[in-house]
Order: sequence, then structure tokens, then C-alpha cells
Amino acid sequence: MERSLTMELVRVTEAAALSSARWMGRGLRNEADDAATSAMRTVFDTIPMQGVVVIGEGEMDEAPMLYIGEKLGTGVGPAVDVAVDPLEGTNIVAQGTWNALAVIAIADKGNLLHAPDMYMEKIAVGTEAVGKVDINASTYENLQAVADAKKKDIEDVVAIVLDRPRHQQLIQEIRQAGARIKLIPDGDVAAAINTAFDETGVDILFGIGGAPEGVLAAVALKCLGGEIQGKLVPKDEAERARCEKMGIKDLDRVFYMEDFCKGDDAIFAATGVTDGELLKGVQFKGTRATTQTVVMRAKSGTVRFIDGEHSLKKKPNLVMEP
Ligand code: VTB
Repeated sequence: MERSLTMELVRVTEAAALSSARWMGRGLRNEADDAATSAMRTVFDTIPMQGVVVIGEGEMDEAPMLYIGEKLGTGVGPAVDVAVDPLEGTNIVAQGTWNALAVIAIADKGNLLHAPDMYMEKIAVGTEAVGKVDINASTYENLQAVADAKKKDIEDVVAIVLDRPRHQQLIQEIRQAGARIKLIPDGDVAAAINTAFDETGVDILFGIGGAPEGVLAAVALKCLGGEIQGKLVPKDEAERARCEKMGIKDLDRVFYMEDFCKGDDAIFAATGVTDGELLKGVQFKGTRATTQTVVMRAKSGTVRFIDGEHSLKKKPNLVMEP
């Protein structure tokens, strides 16, 4: 994979963030998502690669663009698997709260997990706790392992969990263990990434979120030297059948880093749409807009934060007006 693709991917997530951020705080989640998706799709046409969407906006018959199997790029250049979430956190943008991201991950063809669109139980940690947690261990054991690895008391360990009724027991277990919880309304990709950055104050992600989001988080954590483990959680017979069709017979199967993203190379980029612990969201002032992006590559381990300042006058196509 050409390393020059890293900067190209920044342009993709910047465009998606700029477009969807225009909808911040307007209470219109679908409009925010559509804006991100079409901006992302447009920029892909200019990128020298032969990409195929493996994680996207849905199946071909349910999504007009960035659907699974769609070809992306100019058709010359490296053959890559593409995972996208043009707007991770549509509700977040609609409500103007924290941690919405425009996200993309790519890896050499055949290397990304084709995760079905269903729930996945996840556990994610940053570098220090790699190899120390186990999705099959108890909540207490995992919290204690993170505390030991990070040389802190369990009382100072901060777990991040999606605020959902399905997590009631998990939340109780974390509090009983003495650790603290940051409950979030949406956005477990940002939450997983944040475990790899000390300054975010987040030590471990627990709980059930989307499986496709698990793949995106895995690529980021691969670049950062962190770890995520996952288990599919089919909600009904149809989803169980879907797993079987994919060759996943054992529903207790644990997906590890190498299952999510094979090989030694992958690139991940995310631009903040709304403010978060790691990235500032898009800000507009007159004809200028600013963005903040993190872009990283697994092979080199380089992590870059890129501040963008955009002229909306010179590039009006960057933002689709509501
Ligand atoms: C999470 C969250 C995402 O989906 O994966 C969540 O991180 C899981 O679905 O931002 P439920 O809302 O059904 O709990 C998102 O909210 C995005 O769809």
C-alpha cells in the first residue's frame, strides 16, 4: 500500500466531516448522515486506488452509495479493502453533543473482516494493557488487569460504556469492582480509540455495539498498538443464520486483532465532526472552516494529527448547504 494514500484519506474524512457538521445541532440525523456519505463518495473518485467497500452504509439494495461491494477510487493503484463510517454518531451530530467522527480504514485486499451488520460484544484497551484482558474473563478480572498494567488503583480506572438498558448488569459489575464509568450516548469507535490515548482519561471500553464499528476500531488500535476483542451477538434466528452462512459456526468465537485486520499494514483516518476528548470538531467562521484529523498507519506506527483550515469560498463543494 502506498503511504501517500494516508493524505488522500485525510481529504476523504475532512470532506465528510465538513459536510455533515453543517447539520450539527439541527435535530436531523439522516440529513447529517447523507451529507457525510455523499461528500465521502465524491472525494473517493479522485483517489488512485482500486478499492472495494467491505464495511459501508449497507447492502447494495439498501444504500445508494458506499454500499458493500461498491468499487471506489480511480481504478489504478493498490487493491484495497475499504471500511467506512461517513458519520459515526448521527444522533450525536443531530443533538450537537460529543465525539461524532467521519471514519475510514483501508487494508490490502482480503485483509479486513467482513463483519455483518449486527451487534458485537467488545472489549478494547490501549498499549499497556495489551495481552492482559480477555473478553471471556469477568468484568472484575479485566478491570484489575488494566489497573495492574497501568499501575493505578482500580478506583482510578475509567471504563467507557454505551448508555443502553442492555448494559445494566455490566454497569453494576464495573461499579461493584470500584471502577468508574463514563456513559456515552453513541460513538463507540471514538471510545475504543480513546483507550489508547492517556490524555483522554479512558482506560477500557466494554459492552455491545455495532460489529462494523468494531472493525473500524480494530484498525485504529492496530495502528496504535492497542487491542480489541469481539464476539458477535446475533439478535434473532435470521442473524444466527447469517453468521452460519459466513462460516461462523461457533457463536462464542472470539475475534482477535488478526481476525479483524490481517497483515502488517493498514491505514486509519478520522476527522472530528463534533468536539471529543481526542479531536476538535468542525468549526465554521464566515468563509473558513477548521478540521482536526488523526491519521495513522500500522506498518510504520506513525500517528499524525492534522489541523486543516479550509476556504469555503474557493472550495464551495466542500460543504453542502442545508
Ligand atoms: C454503537 C455506537 C454507534 O450504534 O455501535 C451503536 O457506537 C450500537 O447500536 O455510534 P444501538 O444504538 O442499537 O445500541 C451507533 O449508535 C451508530 O449506529
